[in-house]
Amino acid sequence: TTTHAVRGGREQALAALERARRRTEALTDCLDETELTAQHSKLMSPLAWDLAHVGNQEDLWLLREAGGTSGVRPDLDAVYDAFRTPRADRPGLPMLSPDEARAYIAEVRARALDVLASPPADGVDGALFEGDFVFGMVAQHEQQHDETMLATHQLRRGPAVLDAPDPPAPTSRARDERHGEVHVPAGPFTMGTSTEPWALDNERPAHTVDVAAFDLDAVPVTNGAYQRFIEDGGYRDARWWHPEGWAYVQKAELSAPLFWRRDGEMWLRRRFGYTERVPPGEPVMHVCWYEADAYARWAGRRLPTEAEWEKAARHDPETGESRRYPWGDQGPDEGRANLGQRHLRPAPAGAYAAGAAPCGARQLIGDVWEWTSSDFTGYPGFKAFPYREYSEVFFGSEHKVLRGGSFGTDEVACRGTFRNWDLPVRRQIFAGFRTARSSTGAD
Ligand code: AVJ
Ligand code: FE
Repeated sequence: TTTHAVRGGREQALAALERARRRTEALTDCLDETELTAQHSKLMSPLAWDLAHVGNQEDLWLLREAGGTSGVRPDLDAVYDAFRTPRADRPGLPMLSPDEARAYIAEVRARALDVLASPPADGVDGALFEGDFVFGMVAQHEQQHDETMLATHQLRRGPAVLDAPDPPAPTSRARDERHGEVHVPAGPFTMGTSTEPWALDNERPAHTVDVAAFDLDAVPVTNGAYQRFIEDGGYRDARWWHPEGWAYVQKAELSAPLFWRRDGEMWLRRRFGYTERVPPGEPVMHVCWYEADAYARWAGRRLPTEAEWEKAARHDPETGESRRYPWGDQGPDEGRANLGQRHLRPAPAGAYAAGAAPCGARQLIGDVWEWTSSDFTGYPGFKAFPYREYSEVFFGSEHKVLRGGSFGTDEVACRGTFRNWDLPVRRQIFAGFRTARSSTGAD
């Protein structure tokens, strides 16, 4: 059977839209109106804002732009336009109540399913329907906000409301803290895509990039390894830090990952309402780019570039082609990657042997987003689609690229080409990293 049959397509779009909505409901039905309208952190919107915003984007893109109808509530666009009001100021907006938001997004969804079941209306942009892109885009958008809402849950104080089983443990051999590194020989590879139907504009087009030989950590940096950086005085030693990072670490008084707390000799962390010992074998998360960069320098290494990360994750040296995922072209499943909020934590380093890339690196997809050294910019031949505010307005040196998705990323919003970005100071996202070094050997 070919995997192409499941790429794009209206049936897959329907399933992705429904899965996103179930998750949105799971993240919001567990809290009362006070909690949904509260701002749990200045970095985040009230959950009730995200709830109506996903429906408003669906109103705009599926009902109006793709459906050619007048939509349900175009008058709400101003309230739910992310560019008009920064997150910190959103509590002051005239938002829908949670119940009004639920009714609004349900009505939008009912009409969106009619658009999904119909041929494109006259006068709409045909490019939106290529590979059923616009439906995939809207499902990805809702899932991205679901991950953001999950980060809001993590920031929220109070008793736990979410629960999930732990991810699978790696085999005993893979449980040691040192997993060593894998080697990726020099040579060109195809970065980005021109064929993945639901790839967003910043993943396009496919282009050849020549990458010098490098070595990459086989697994993400663990809590145990990161603790050694802390205990070696890493946060107090300017040698390891980017100058801006050094200024920031002092101003913000950083001394450990976000949500960590020291209790005597022990490190504790808060995770979705529970306090627990920091598990040494799990990938470190809730570190900002500056912390990742400093750790790498302390370790005598550096962060991988975005091209290195993608070559490690996609390049098949047998065929010379780039895969959709490290393990091949088939979509993710629970034996290959920790995605989709099936678990509320990353799996221990060394898990998911079946998800390894040809170079041997594990857990490139899922578990934790991985900071790269690269700024977020457009690939050669980039064209904004369908709106400049998705990617293009963020291009430049302000934002750093993250790759690979986390346990909180749905598979519809994660693939070998998927690019995420954030400011180098951000720590509330489910981000960790792995380190690299340029190879000095023959190739
Ligand atoms: C790609 C995750 C950086 O959440 O700011 C959501 C995705 N864009 N709504 C974000 C997004 C518009 C975006 N990130
Ligand atoms: Fe959005």
